[in-house]
Order: sequence, then structure tokens, then C-alpha cells
Amino acid sequence: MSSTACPLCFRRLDSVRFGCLCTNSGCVQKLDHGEDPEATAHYGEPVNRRPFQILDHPWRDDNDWVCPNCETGKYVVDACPDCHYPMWERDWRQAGVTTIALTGAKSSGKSIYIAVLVQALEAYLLHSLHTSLKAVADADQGLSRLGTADRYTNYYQQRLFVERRKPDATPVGTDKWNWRVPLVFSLGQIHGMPRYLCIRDLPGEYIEQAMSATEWDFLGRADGVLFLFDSERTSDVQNKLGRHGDFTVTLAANLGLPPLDVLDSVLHMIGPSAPPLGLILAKLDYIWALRDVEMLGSLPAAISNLGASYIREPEQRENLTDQSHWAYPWADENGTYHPADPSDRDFLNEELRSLLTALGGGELLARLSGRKPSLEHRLFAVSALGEPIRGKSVSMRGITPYRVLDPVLWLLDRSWREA
Ligand SMILES: Nc1nc2c(ncn2[C@@H]2O[C@H](COP(=O)(O)OP(=O)(O)OP(=O)(O)O)[C@@H](O)[C@H]2O)c(=O)[nH]1
Ligand SMILES: [Mg+2]
Ligand SMILES: [Zn+2]
Ligand SMILES: [Zn+2]
Repeated sequence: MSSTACPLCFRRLDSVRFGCLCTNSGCVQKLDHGEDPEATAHYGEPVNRRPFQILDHPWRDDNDWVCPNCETGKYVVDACPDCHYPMWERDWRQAGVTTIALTGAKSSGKSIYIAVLVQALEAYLLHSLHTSLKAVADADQGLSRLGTADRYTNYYQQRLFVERRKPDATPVGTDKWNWRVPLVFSLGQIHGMPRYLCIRDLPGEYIEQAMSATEWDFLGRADGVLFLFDSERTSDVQNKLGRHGDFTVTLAANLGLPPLDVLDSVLHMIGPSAPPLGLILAKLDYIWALRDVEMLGSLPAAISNLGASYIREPEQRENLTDQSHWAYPWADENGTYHPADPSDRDFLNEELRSLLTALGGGELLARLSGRKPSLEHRLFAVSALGEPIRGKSVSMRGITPYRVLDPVLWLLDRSWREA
């Protein structure tokens, strides 16, 4: 059954324990009770204590619980009973929530992926499911943090689309609230219920440290973990494109730890559970560029293979004789939900296995099966930019993202197909 979850700690919410929190900014300042230990443990940063109460039913009105500090229920919101994260949307408890954690080495392309994913998802929802994507408004007035819409604009979109320059690494220092809190999007009514997507972007720098702590437990509870394997880091790209001169290829030493070490960290942070894992070959445009600069015969067959499905976008639904065979989920004019046909995805999965092996990622697959046989994994390939960066700026021809929806729609379809 599709159900609701906490956007921060990714815990499924039950109908036994309900939290309510006063978000009045005056209350945070007036209450001098120090830190809230539960919230601090989950956020990984000190969070001030605020008036909070557990109820055995959802907070309805002031008769249930009035904030003892400001003596009103005006600012009381439904909050996670465990991490105290406030869920401000009225329909949150009745919604289907999909939670995704984005992992990978430093500079593997996670933040850029989010920048283009959100735009692609917006267009896809409108066209294929007739709904719209909205950044959820953050009504937590008590804390001076930016909400999803502002963070998306300032940290993701702006750098990519407006400034057209390489983005800074996801900040681990001063701007830490940027990634300590999730990006939350409302996706509209899909297959009978309001749907939300919560994504947590992680700085590679922290993932590489592989800490076990309450703040990372959300990884094990995610509906899916995406792991980016950076094409830029492979020896073919480093040696063949790095020396070519036309392309900006970052030296492997500046790209964080080798993917195998990072995967080990991620598996350690996931702990004993086994959320589905999407292994994404990121920055696929570098692989395409290899085919342009090298004699095809000198490249492994899996890279030079012209017929491979990882060089093609999936077929458009309009072009199919039987639309039920579309690679992505869609809704007809009556709003009936049609799940994705997995055949394109299965085919891609098999082809990418040989490509990843040719690129030196075979050990990664062996490690996944060896360390966690119970963990379901699937391969994807994306290019967020559509072509390699030359100089310091993104191509002036524009950004043409490639297959960025695939990994996320794989996970969304899994939750959506359950009504
Ligand atoms: N050619 C190419 N470069 C990309 C692509 N995606 C990201 N990059 C480049 O890779 C670099 C790192 O991208 P980020 O998205 O900041 O990487 P990150 O994984 O968020 O890094 P951390 O925040 O440090 O963990 C940037 O300079 C991007 O321009 C892509 O699809 N193609
Ligand atoms: Mg980042
Ligand atoms: Zn929570
Ligand atoms: Zn209050």
C-alpha cells in the first residue's frame, strides 16, 4: 500500500502516534530550553527545542493541544513523531509519498542532476499525467531556512541555467541547511491519491566519510537510493579525453574517492535494510565524446556499439502503435493510470551491464551482489547536460538532458502503481 512518510527521516508514518509542533517564531526565541535532542540527531545540526506534543490522533484544533508557550493553536502543525519535522500540507497524512536519496562521490553530478530532473519532471507530469509539479511551501516560520522553491532556484537552477557555469560543490559548511533538509514536491493527484516526492541531495564529501549516525538512517528507509557512477572518472575519459584539449576534464584526484570506496560507504550508511538501488552511469556525454575522438575500433565494443539503447531516448508514446507499451507511466483522458512497460528499462539494464564493465565498473556490480544479495539494483545512464563542458561554461547550444527521468520514474512508478 502506498502511504505517507516523513520527508526528513523517511519513516513511514503510522496512525497511532501523531506529533504536533508549534512553529511560532516567537516560541523558538522565547523558549530557552536548549536543543531538541531528537530533531538535532536527525538533522545532524543543533535544532532549538520548540513546544512539541505526541497525540494518539491527528491534531484537529485547540481542544486537542494548545501551545503552552504562546497559548494558541494558530501555529501548531502536524509533525513527525520521531524527528519533529513539520509536515505542513493538509493532505500529507492521506498522500502517497516517495522518498529518494541521491548519493555518489564528490562531483559525480548529483546537484546538476536535480537541477535538470525537476524541469524534466515538470514537463513530463504536465504532458503525460496531466498534473503539475509544485515546490511545497515551507510554512515552518520558526526557523529561518529556505523552503524547497527558494533552494531549488538558488542552489540548483540558478547556477546551471542562469549563470551557465560549473556549480559549487554542495556546501557542507555555512549553507548546510541546503542539504540537511529535503526538497519536497507535490506532484498532484496520480492514480487515486495526492502524491509527493521527497529528495535528499547529499554532499559527496560527507558520504565519503561513511559515518553511522541517526542523521544517515534515512538512507536505509528510502523508497530508493540512487548512486551516481561518474563517467568523467573512468580511465578511458581521463586518458583519452583529458589529453585531447577540447574538453574540460577534471583530474581524477579532484573528483573524490573511487566509486567502489564510495559505494562501500553508502552500503555502510544504508545499514541492514535493502532499499532498491539505482546505479546511474552519470555524465554519459563523456562516453559519447569518446566515440567522437577515438577510432571506434580502438574502443571496447560496449562503448562503440552504435545500436545500443543507451544512445537513444525511449520512444515517444505518440509513436507507438500500442501505447500501453510506453517506457514511462501515463494517464489517459479519463485519468486512468497506466504503469510503465518495463521492457525498455530491462533492455537498457542489460546493455549497461556490459558498458559499465567495459568502463571498469565491473567490481561495483560484483560488490553489490556480494555484500548485499538481497538488494535489488538496476542500471541507468543519464547525461544532465547533454554534452561535455568546454572551458568553464555549459554549452551555449543549451542543455539537452538525456534520460534523466528514467531512474526516478522507476521508483515513482513502483509507488504509484499501488493505489
Ligand atoms: N559533462 C557533464 N558534466 C556534468 C554533468 N553533470 C554534472 N557535471 C559536472 O560535474 C561537476 C559536479 O557536478 P555536481 O552536480 O556539483 O556534483 P555533486 O555530485 O553534487 O558534487 P558534491 O556536491 O561535491 O557531492 C560540475 O562541474 C558539473 O558541471 C553531465 O551530465 N555532463
Ligand atoms: Mg552537490
Ligand atoms: Zn521524521
Ligand atoms: Zn507556540
